[in-house]
Amino acid sequence: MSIPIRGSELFVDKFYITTPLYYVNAKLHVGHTYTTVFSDALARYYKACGKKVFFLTGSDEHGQKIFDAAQKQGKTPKALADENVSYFVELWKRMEIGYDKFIRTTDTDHEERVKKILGILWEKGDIYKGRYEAFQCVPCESFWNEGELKDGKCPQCGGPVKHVSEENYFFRMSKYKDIIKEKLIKNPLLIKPEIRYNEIMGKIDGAMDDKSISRSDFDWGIPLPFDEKQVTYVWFDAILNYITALGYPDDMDMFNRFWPADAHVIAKDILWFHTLFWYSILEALGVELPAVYAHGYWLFKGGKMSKRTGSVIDPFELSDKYGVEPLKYFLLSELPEGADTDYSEDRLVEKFNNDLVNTFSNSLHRTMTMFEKYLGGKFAAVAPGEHEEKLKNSFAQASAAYRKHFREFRINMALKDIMDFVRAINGYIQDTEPFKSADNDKARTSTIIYHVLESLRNAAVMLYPVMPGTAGIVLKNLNRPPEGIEFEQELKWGLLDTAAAYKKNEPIFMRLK
Ligand code: ME8
Repeated sequence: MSIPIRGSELFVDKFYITTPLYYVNAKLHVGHTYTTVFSDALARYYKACGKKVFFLTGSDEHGQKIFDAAQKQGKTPKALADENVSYFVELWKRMEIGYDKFIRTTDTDHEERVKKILGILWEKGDIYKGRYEAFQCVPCESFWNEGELKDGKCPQCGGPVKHVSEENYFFRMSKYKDIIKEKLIKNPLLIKPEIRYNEIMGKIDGAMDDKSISRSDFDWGIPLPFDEKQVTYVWFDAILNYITALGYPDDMDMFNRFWPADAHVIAKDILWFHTLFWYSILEALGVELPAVYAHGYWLFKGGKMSKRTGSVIDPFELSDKYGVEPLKYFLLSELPEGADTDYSEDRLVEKFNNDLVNTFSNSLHRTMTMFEKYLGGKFAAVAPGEHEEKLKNSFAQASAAYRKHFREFRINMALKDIMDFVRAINGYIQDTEPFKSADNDKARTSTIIYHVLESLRNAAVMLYPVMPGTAGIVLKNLNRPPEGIEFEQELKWGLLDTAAAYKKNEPIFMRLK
């Protein structure tokens, strides 16, 4: 079969973003929630930029780890998967995640497409049979040779490994080492942030041996089309989801419309699989390489927050307690690029009070209160002067920085840009003292309040990708469309209607103890 290749310059109007397919062996925690919420914010941002977005998430259901977990619970692997997939869907509904497709690796069309892809690689001679000797880490679903182990333990998680030796099928990964190295040197932005790019460049030479891609000691997987006694290695099956979900190799229209992915969002734990392993499979298929963004870890009790150690925070509980959007705001503002962060509930409360209550919500509420009190909710006149020009410049700077940071996937910085702008608005109120002119110069008070509200309206527009509900409440209150925001229409100066009548709402957020 010949595989058409996309002509990239035709497709600059699209944005294809994916989360990892989470394993269905257990419930998800704040770490998984972070990745999905981060991806959702990017999807919403690019939608607001006018791009056609396709946002994919899903579940990883085959392999030893799921098989073992199901056995322990006295269930079939499929029953365990069904149960946890319902829970995943419920969690994403709670987090108001607007994905376009949820793929399960047990979906029939995915399984059929994986078989077709295996067939293509087999025909091409990129898969061959051999004896496999390795050390397996079941929780990581990874295999290592002896030299890669650290003190006899899994180099990824430090857990115990078991020796496996069997006849199975290998993928000729080594064949693609040079071309991938060359492509990565030419396109350093394929792997973001830079620290992760450097990590992979440092590993290429030692991490691209041929890899076993089948298992013969259990049967919870996709049978190989050329040897039904073996099943596909879970990572080979799961990683293909990013193209099978777009129809590859059956529906090439959809595939060509969205491939390559603009961001496979993951954490650094699965970086090798999403770069060197995935890239060599794609190279073998003659398919363009996608971009990967790997964030750091949420730490808890001194280590990585992890299902295995049970040191986890439940996102349902947290959102019950603080609300979904404050939780999203906290998660996205807290994890800096390229680093890990300790989870702290005190920090969540502190951020909530400082940013969402004191800075944002109070500023709006105080202004609306003055607006009603001094002007009866109607603008008298709007005559900008020097102070207003300065505020307008702050907006221009803040929105440019915000867009730049979002484009760089530095959402924490983009949120800081918004809060810095709101602090500048509060500084403007302090400097201009609208209450002082209320009695003798209504036009001046009106001008100031207009500019504060116009600034807060723009701040709400910028908050929209992360907190769409909150932004919507503010925008509705200010007589602008509360959803389906497009920056082209809404992120600009001077849109607030001077002729409309406005009413004060309840404060959006109240201080937490
Ligand atoms: O690896 N901090 O699934 P998984 C930040 N099925 N992010 C975290 C985290 C933490 N402490 N813990 C988990 C798999 N994550 C495979 C993926 S894709 C084809 C197959 C997030 O359920 C982060 O995104 O172990 C990480 O990469 C992912 O969950 C691992 O999820």
